[in-house]
Amino acid sequence: MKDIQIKKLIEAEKKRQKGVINLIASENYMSNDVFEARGSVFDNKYSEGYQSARYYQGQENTDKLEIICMERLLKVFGLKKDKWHANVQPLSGAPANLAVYLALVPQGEKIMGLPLSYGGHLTHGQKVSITGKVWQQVPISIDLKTELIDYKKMKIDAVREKPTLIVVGFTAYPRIVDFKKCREIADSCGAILMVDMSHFAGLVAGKVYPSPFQYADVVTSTTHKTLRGPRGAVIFAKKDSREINKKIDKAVFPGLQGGPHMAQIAAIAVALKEAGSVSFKKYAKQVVKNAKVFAEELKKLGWRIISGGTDTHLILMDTWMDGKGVSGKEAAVRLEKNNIICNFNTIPTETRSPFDPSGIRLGTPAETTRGKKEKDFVLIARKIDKILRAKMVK
Ligand code: DSN
Repeated sequence: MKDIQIKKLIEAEKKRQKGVINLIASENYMSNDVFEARGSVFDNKYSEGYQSARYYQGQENTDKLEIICMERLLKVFGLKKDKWHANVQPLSGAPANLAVYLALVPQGEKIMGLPLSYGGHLTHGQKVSITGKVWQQVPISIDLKTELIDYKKMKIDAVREKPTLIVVGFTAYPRIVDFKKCREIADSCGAILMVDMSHFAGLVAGKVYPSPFQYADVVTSTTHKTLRGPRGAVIFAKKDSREINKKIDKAVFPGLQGGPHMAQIAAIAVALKEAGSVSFKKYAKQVVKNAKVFAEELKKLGWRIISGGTDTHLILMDTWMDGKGVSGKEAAVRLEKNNIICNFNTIPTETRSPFDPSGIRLGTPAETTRGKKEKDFVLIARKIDKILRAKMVK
């Protein structure tokens, strides 16, 4: 590379990534093959439209590529082409979710979703996001004792508020979501059920987290978290008389986006082939095993783990512990000084500001890709404990 300034930054970032223990639950490391596809000549091509209906010539390779990617996507999640449609063009998770709402929820109507403070995502109708300005969020409740979704209250609220769409999924909820119950709740108020599986898509592909497809009408996912692909997103839509799939395609293009990023689609296709392999299943299993051991060790060391543990790749840890510990931000900064990278996070019973909340979120996907096993996470837990206790009020 001739651009020395940027080359230096790339080298510095490579060094930084190598030198840290990465516990950011939403990050991962793609394979060299995915990387190669991401940086390929497909990035030079404009392909506005869908297969065989583009607005530019020269699509013989991009058409084939998009079809392969769609087919692999359905295959990885065990879906039939006549029942499910795949759209692989969303540029990332937020536009994917926005496209679904744009397609299916008239402006001003209600979307039921998990609030950010309970582990939901900005795009699940949070006020600071466009999704909370164009639509109104009906919050999904958490039982503050168990810190689990309160399905009884969720049903009462859904029946009263009648949301057009219910979105379930999370960025910081460490447990299995009961998709069957969510379906029943959606049926009780006539809502569309959407599952945002961005965080756990790789776990579903690896069969260590329940698949939402039996119950959902629409599923969205990013491709760069547990799924271990490039940055990007996909949408699955059930094919039936409601023609949800056609509405979603129109919302993605031309509703929201212009030309798809074809190199991103090439890289997603490569990642999907990998996600169908036996070794990926082993990886997904190890991600969850590591997270469970990690959470247990932190508990043994005296830390409060939200909901008492994890079923997934992520742990939400209360570092503040009613003032006996350190704030989430301080914890994250202290850990970074010791080459452990995570993010500070609100917890369900939050009493502090989101800029300096009570907890941190810890994830195992990235370090599991690097080959770490249970014993390594026991040591990481002990290291975290030591770093944080050094700062605690006695
Ligand atoms: N930023 C992602 C995460 O960390 O969970 C969500 O968009």
